[in-house]
Amino acid sequence: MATNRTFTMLKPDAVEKGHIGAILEKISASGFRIVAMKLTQMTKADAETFYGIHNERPFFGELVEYMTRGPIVAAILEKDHAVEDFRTLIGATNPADAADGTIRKMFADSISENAVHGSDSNENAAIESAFHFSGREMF
Ligand code: RTP
Ligand code: MG
Repeated sequence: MATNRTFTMLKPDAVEKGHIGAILEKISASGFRIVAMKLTQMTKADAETFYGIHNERPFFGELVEYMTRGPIVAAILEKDHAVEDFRTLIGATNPADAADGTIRKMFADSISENAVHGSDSNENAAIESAFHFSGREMF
């Protein structure tokens, strides 16, 4: 996995509210190239593994319920400094703290249901991309 790629999910709340198109438009307009993308739904086991780092946190059960309740859009994005720049584009975990113009400020309702995921390191971008996509699905 090249270091200029990151992994994202448009989470169930964003899909339910019909925001797929608007969020993808903002991602593209911000200079990210989509190199893999699909609509999929995570199982409980998938979500427990994907967010396993948080398994001792008080919100873990709620997070797994949320992330598995409906389809998500999973995608791999390419851009210089993709991980860092995408975290800037999505904004703070809590949309109340997110900067104006960020995806979470525009499309998220709460710290629990915050519309979008972005990898937090190049290493995790590679792990998360491989979790959701096979090599033949990446372009
Ligand atoms: P993400 O991994 O989804 O990109 O989010 P993040 O890095 O900004 O935040 P992180 O600390 O990794 O938390 C993962 C997700 O757990 C939910 N959460 N709920 N109720 C709460 O206090 C709480 N804190 C976190 C959010 O969905 C968050 O994105
Ligand atoms: Mg995180």
